[in-house]
Amino acid sequence: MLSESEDLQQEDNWFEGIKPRARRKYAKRPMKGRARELSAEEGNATVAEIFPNQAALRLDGVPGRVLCGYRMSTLAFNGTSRERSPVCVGDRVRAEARVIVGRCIRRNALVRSAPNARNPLLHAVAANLDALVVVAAACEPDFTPGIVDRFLVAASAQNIPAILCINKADLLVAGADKPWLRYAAAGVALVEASAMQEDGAEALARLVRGKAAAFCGHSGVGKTSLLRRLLGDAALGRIGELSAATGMGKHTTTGAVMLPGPEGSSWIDTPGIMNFTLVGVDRAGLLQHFPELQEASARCAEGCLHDAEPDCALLGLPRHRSYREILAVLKDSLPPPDQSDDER
Ligand SMILES: Nc1nc2c(ncn2[C@@H]2O[C@H](COP(=O)(O)OP(=O)(O)OP(=O)(O)O)[C@@H](O)[C@H]2O)c(=O)[nH]1
Ligand SMILES: [Mg+2]
Ligand SMILES: [Zn+2]
Repeated sequence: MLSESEDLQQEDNWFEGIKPRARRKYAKRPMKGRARELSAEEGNATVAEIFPNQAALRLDGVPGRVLCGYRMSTLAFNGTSRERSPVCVGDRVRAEARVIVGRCIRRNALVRSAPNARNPLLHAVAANLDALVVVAAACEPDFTPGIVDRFLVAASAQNIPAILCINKADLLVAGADKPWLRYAAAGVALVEASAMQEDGAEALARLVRGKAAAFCGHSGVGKTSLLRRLLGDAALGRIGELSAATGMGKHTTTGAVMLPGPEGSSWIDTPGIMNFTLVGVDRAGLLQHFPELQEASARCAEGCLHDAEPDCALLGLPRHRSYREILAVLKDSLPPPDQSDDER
């Protein structure tokens, strides 16, 4: 797995092709928007991959990809934009003469705040999704609920149906504890899979066939391997390059890429990240993204923040810890949580 500094370095790859002066401009100043967002009907292509000042597009009805240019200034929306890139993978756009001239309104987007900046830019990872596949490993690396819950909240906040895929099931020993089973109780679609077994990803394939689905999760959990299992080696030509960050021969994905699959599927491989920082969720609205906790909260006293109050009905429930961890980092209108207890 990548260290945090490697993660940041990897995250900044996108900026690397841009001249340092322009880079500073993008990072500091919100852009004045000259563009309007297009309606869905005006789009004629889908973004498959982003490069500095260029994007690989799949034009409607045309096989393969074409590289088209775009300009940050002409694609800034809503007066100002704090987006790191004006288009992201999955965006519907209008291309004319090899230039992206407009972006269509997004149905939804998986957005995080880009690291390494005091006044962080928004980083849309993928847009217009029918499903978010949150991939975690049964082991190697160990199952960690924190990042899974943050992705599930992000999906819920954007009304994107989530699928929790536990990969590396082949490494599970009989009778091992399966902490992910509780997610089924929370109403999340749950599949166990193995990228190393012939039929190891069949159940997952059934859930994502025909859909635009992004695969996200920590580095090394097997997102790319699962896609290779689902699509075959040929589809993943560019994946499997040596990691630039470590040079250790790790096959780390460095940018999101959309891959065409069966029955009109568009499956998006995304780079593994250490820190998925939520955007667009506030503390008061957090509980609704944990349906089973919200249900239990009916037994709480009025005004309970569900943050370790001694009579809180959520104490001891499986995802309460994740809830509190997210609550602690969300800035907003409610007073800061009392962190004097020793559980944290
Ligand atoms: N045993 C086993 N190993 C797996 C499985 N899936 C992936 N691996 C191994 O786990 C390692 C990481 O797999 P990747 O597919 O590169 O993981 P990733 O999630 O794409 O990682 P990033 O691109 O860094 O985000 C590789 O060495 C794979 O061979 C699996 O189902 N079982
Ligand atoms: Mg990968
Ligand atoms: Zn409570």
